[in-house]
Amino acid sequence: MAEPTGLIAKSGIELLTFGTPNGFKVSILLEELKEAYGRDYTWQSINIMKNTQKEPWFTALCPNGRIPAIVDHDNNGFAVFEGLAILGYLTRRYDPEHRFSFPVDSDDYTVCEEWMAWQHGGLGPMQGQANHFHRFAKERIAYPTQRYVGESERLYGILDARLAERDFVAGPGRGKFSIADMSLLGWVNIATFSGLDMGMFPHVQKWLDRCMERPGVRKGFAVPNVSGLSNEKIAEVIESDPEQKKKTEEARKFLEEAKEKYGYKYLSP
Ligand SMILES: N[C@@H](CCC(=O)N[C@@H](CS)C(=O)NCC(=O)O)C(=O)O
Repeated sequence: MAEPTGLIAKSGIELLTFGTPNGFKVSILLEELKEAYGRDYTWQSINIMKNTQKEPWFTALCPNGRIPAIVDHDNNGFAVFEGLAILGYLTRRYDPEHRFSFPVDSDDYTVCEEWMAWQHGGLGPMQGQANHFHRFAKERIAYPTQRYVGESERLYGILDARLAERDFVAGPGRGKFSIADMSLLGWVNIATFSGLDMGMFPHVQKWLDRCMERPGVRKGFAVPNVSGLSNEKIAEVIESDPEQKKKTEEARKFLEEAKEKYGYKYLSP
């Protein structure tokens, strides 16, 4: 299929994305906004394996050359990049009833923002590197493999503690489903692929199941396509494909040996 060469919409929000954890956070919000307010959007799939995100038309909108990015054709073609900024922009502008966000002057707004910042500076980058060294690196290297999977485990422990007595990450009482949850969902949905054992984080698993019950979340996870790396898909592939099963077991064994070699200890509460 030919890759996009520029914008295609004339009005509304246009999302430039790919089927990855950072892409899904925005498609989930746009699907939720569609369910809540009937506001449709346009999306284009930017194949990051083909480096379409490095093309000049794309970097003119997103100087970092990475997905996701949005263009708001109803706001003079205003372009926004970085998940946190996109989720903030879209809710400030298009979630007037605060169905997925909080009033800017409330403490809940700041709590929501702090968990999103934690995702951006912590869980996302650490799990991204865990993926790289555990699954994709051209050479298996013990130290970074145990370092990044280990740091991701620590962060999942923090999230597990946060969710022990609440249903959602931010919001009063047991919490409210919000952009704080959306920013994390894509990452947690591929935790197994990244070398994490979801059995260690029962509250995170229950939260993931709870969020997955939402039609908007399921639809968002299908834009532009369902990920082959999700916890569910990986479990299926391991069952049905002996070669993938062998690869996964080899990666896991290497990780366990790397943890032992460097005296790794799980350090979360
Ligand atoms: N902090 C950014 C991260 C964006 C990011 O890393 N996107 C990845 C896909 S998940 C990407 O576009 N990778 C392609 C590349 O590195 O060129 C966000 O959350 O929006």
